[in-house]
Amino acid sequence: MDTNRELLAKNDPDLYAALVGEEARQSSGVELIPSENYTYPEVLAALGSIFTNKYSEGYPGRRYYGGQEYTDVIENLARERACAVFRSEHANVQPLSGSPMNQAAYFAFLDPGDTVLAMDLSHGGHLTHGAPVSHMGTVFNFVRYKTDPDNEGKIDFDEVRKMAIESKPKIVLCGYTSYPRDYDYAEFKKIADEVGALTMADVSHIGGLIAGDAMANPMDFGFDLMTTTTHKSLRGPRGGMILCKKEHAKKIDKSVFPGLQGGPHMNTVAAVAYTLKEAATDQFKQYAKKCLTNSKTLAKTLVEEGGVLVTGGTDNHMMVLNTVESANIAIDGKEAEKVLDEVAITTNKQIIPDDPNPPLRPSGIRIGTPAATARGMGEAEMVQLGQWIMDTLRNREDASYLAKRKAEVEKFCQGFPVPGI
Ligand code: DSN
Repeated sequence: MDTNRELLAKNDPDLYAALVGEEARQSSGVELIPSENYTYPEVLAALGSIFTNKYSEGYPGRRYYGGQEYTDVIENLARERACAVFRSEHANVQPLSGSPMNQAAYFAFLDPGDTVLAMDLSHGGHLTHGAPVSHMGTVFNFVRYKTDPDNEGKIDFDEVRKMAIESKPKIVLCGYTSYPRDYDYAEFKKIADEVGALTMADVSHIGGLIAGDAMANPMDFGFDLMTTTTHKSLRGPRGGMILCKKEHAKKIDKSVFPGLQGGPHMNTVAAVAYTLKEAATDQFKQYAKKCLTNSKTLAKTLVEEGGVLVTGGTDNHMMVLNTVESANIAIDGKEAEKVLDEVAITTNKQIIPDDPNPPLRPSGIRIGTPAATARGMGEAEMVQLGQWIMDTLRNREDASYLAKRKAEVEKFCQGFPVPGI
């Protein structure tokens, strides 16, 4: 009998050809976008399973449709494992992805017009942290603090306290998509307590690094809630989850369903359950630590090669290279991303703090290590990649150089098979 994959190949050759092309692209190039990763073969099996056939509105033991004996098992496994891994009292594993996850968290506690104190987009915050182009920015009143890029990206907590006292937020939010440093969660909690606000951390980027005990966990500092996507450093399927104190469990669950979403994607919930089983292992702890050592090594190499990093370095899995100011490069992030694509090194264009350039032609690129580390690359490979990145950007006008470099990168990749392909 044909396998599912063989059926797809036979019955939709165009779609199948794109799948095979993407597999070749992922295998033959180096993935350095910090929010991407290679998931486990077991996750791919769960995602492609018949759990996708099932409607499961509600929660284990309290559903609106019959036939839930196995969906209850997987959702309970996912919730219990999430609580254990993140040291949380409650977990909701149904958010379909990062943006709905944050929306559900806000609507659990806020009325339209209420204030949230969050991190400015160009300093590292996320669109859902109140960027004016996001619906969240029109529904709620976001007041946004900045970092000091010239002082290693440190946050001026006296300033944050002043803003909190003035704006009286209902939620003090910390979290980022392009901030290469760690946070002082105790300070955020202190300020929130002083103004009677809830504390929320969006750890979407570093969820895996927290699960692997390589970075601090906001729940250990008494945060009320924490949101994380499941597909970035955690290495799971595309999805989101909300961790919270028991006292907030009812509000969070009601806000996710029926407040915001309909039926959860149970194939994804199954895949999240498996991801969290992996996240509890010593092997995953080693992976998380290696993401950080790789990141430090890559950042150091970029600087040695004349690169200018936003905040001067990194404390997590990512770094932002200011391509406009880096020695002998002086191009914008869009062009840098394109040149690196040409040699099979994938990064993404990135705005820098208070960027004078527009978002589609910003001043930098963002680079991160979770995917390369999942492939087994270590510090020697990071040194090699750092040198190749800077060398490629400097030699971008030379077509024969780019062709030679691409062949070299593809050969290098053959030594690091992609999990799941
Ligand atoms: N798109 C994600 C990232 O790349 O960081 C955030 O939503």
